[in-house]
Amino acid sequence: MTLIKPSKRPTLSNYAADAWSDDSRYEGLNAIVQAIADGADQIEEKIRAATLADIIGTSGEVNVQGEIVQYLDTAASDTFVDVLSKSGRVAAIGSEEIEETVIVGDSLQHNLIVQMDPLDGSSNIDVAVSIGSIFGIWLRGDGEPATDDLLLKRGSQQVAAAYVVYGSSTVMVVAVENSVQGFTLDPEARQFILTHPDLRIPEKCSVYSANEGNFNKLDEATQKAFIELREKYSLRYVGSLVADFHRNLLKGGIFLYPGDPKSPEGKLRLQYEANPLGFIAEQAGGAAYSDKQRIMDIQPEHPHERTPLIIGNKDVVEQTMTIINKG
Ligand code: P6P
Repeated sequence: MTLIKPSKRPTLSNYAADAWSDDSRYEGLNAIVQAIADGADQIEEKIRAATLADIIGTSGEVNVQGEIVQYLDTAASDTFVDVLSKSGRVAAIGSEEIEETVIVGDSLQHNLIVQMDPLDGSSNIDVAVSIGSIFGIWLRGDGEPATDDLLLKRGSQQVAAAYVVYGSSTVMVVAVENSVQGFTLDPEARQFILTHPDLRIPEKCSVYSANEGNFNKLDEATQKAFIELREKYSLRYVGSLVADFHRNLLKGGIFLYPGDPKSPEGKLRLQYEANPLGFIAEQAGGAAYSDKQRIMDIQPEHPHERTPLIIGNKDVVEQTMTIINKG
């Protein structure tokens, strides 16, 4: 991974204008990516401010921690719906925080669809652990009506995907076909700067990320997969999907959240967690599978459906899925 000298780093808007504006496949993508960056800038400030305000509180008591999580989950969803709608390019938005489809517009200009987890892992906020925002971006076909069905496209139909990790630094990763770029928020200039150009997952898998506390709930084949991983790799698990995924993308590793006999579909959401990260993983040379198939081949039946997820280094992901499948 090559880091670029500070003086030579383009901003996200310069990069986007340069890289995508004359590729007709990405008509409007520039505006969407900029909207996500603007929203992330606002959310980053809200996270810092709310945590402080909540802990100090006006009355001096420590509020119920749940309040801060609830406030930020809703604030993040509202903020991203606002900036995405204002971009003038989004026909429909799906959000983990909103049950129904947000229909924005159906003119020719409204040619993109965004499905998002606006603030994933928010229960980690009150313990100062990294959290994230995740976005999948699809094209709306010419004349395709702006209805709920827009949220039921397969992951393989995405044209782009992005996530933001709010951690020791705030990093936004954006992927289109054969290109994964990382931008870091300059806290002074409040601009995202290209800091991780042309990201590729390292050849060598060095860690596995899984909640070992669930081991006894798993079926035998999945337990066998866990045992194989324990023998080969160190365990690194933050409990915040974007933080775990981002570390594995940069350092090599796999993340898995399998199903179990009581919850065969697992915990994570297909449309706005597994599909966007699966798109990014594949464009960086990795892979993403459920317990049965490539994540991005799954035909969604509901915008909020869940899926088991194994994602990261392609060889280890495929080996792990095979063991789980052997039954
Ligand atoms: P568990 C956070 O709540 C989240 O949705 C993901 O960010 C994370 O990977 C997962 O759940 C953690 O779940 O069951 O290990 O706490």
